[in-house]
Amino acid sequence: MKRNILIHPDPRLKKVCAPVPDLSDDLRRLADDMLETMYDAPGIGLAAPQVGVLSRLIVLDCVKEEGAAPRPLAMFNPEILAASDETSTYEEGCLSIPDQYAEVTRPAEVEVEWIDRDGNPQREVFTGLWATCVQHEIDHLDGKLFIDYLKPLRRQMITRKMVKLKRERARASA
Ligand code: GNR
Ligand code: NI
Repeated sequence: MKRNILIHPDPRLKKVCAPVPDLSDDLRRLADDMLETMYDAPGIGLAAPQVGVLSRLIVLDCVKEEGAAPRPLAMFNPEILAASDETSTYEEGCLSIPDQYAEVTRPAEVEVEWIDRDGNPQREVFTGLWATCVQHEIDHLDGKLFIDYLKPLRRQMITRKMVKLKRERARASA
């Protein structure tokens, strides 16, 4: 089932999310819903707070080559164990901040540990777009958005645009 994606500014996007204590069918269903919502958007990642659930769960699939096999990943309680000194800069966007893009510099490689949908611990080194995306998603679990890396004036301009967008959408649906 597709879920509604919250748009910034929203207090739920600023919260530190709680660890998932134990996997349940409900949580697996949530992960499936998030993947469906992400692919539909379309996006390459989605964090639970973006659909209003304040739990440490993210999904991602950064395979972008046409015709390549998809790789849907659901990560419960993801943690960055190590990050490279080397950085890379990507033009980032966010499904909670529609149509706004900005360059963000982050570690180029990160080692991530997480619990998979079967409850098994996993560990993997991510590079390239995967590394950027997994860091962007884990930031969401700590109430952090990519615009928080921008200069205050730029961030303020984007936030004002989003307030306007939300007001227009609320009026359109009223
Ligand atoms: O779809 C998304 N694209 C993207 C591009 C560059 C860096 C990060 C991302 S994640 C974003 C989806 C999203 O908002 N995830 O939280
Ligand atoms: Ni995002």
